[in-house]
Amino acid sequence: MSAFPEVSKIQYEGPDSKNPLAFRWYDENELVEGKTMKEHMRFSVVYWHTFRGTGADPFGPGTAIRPWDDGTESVENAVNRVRVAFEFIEKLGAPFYAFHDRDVSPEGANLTETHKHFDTVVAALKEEQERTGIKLLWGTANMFSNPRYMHGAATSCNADAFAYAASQVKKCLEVTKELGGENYVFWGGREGYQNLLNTDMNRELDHLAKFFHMAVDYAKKIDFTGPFLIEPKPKEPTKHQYDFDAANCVAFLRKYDLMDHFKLNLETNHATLASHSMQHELEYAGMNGVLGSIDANTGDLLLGWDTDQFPTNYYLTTEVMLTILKYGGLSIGGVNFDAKVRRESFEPMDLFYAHIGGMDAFAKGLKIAAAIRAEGEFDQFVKERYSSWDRGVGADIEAGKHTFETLDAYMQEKGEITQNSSGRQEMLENLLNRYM
Ligand code: XLS
Ligand code: NI
Ligand code: NI
Repeated sequence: MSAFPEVSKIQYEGPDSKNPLAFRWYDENELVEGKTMKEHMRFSVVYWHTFRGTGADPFGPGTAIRPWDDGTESVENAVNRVRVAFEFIEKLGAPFYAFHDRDVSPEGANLTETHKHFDTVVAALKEEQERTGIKLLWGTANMFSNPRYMHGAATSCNADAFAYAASQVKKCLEVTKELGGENYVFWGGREGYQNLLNTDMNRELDHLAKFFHMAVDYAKKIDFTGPFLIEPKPKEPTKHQYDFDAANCVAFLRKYDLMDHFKLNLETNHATLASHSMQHELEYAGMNGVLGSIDANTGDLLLGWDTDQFPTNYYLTTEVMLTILKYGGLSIGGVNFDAKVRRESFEPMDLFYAHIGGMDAFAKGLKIAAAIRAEGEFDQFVKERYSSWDRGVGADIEAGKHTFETLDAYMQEKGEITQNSSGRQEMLENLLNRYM
């Protein structure tokens, strides 16, 4: 039985189409810089918002109408939901999906039963993956919803919580491997603190690193080769999340000797919560060799929390794609829509409109970014702006040929610096608008 009988496979109809159930920019076979759009973007649908989201907020219950869901935590309902999810993703034409263990399968009466439920649902997921060719971008374990994790998981003051989390991640790694998942994600959940009066931060961070090393060891053991991805977020649910932003994660990974095994999964709304732009986060990760994947969404400038809205802004997607292309693409990462429809958008059809809009916005951003790169005007400007470092004293400093003493002598003789030139920000912003 079909859950979306009124929708057939979403087609590319081109920029002039007025059909809200068609792509205007995303043509999966179109070549951009030598790769198809499908290969560039590796679009992924998330299980949690799209198939488990109800629209509940702190002021009221869910509003979403999901006729296929009987609202229970039964395994049967979970398996039925798998069929619906794959019908949706197949009709949308996204090649990937992502899940938390507890999105796809419910907890049992005890841990052993929970793992057993997971196996049952995984069999259905595998069947649907084989039927449709849709692949798993990444798996992750939900170690933040259940009250046992109220103080955190790997950073809990309760060592048993650490052990429970270890069992959960062990299982989720096995499942991710079994389903051919290409990456494995750690978003910090409740790994952080509310108040230093009751927190031993140093000890908690040592524990987090220990947990990650155990994950690395176990991945080796079962031959899971995909990268681990840390997903930074500065706050929410805790006041201070340990994986604050890209720079903070890089420092952590270096300190604990984890750089060889981890990359980052960057999310737009988390970047802005950390008072960064998404482009800043991507650039920082790219230049440190840890750009792994992205959670594509957007926040609201007027709201201070993780609203996880679908991205529709071409400036945003252009900046994101410019930086991703600059660092050679997403490799085995993807553009994962960690985004949810608004509480007021409660009908199943809204799920299609939301994803189509996000995919189109990214396809358009990719095209604009490629056009900008083909012209090379920004690159040329930046190159010239730094040209004093390509010759004379600049080149010599970079080559390590100078000391404070030699530079003192150089400047005393020269007397004053070569005249500065304008940064031309406004001209460059106008130039960017030319491509939009
Ligand atoms: C929450 C995070 C979460 C991760 C997966 O803010 O974005 O959804 O992507 O655990
Ligand atoms: Ni988020
Ligand atoms: Ni996310």
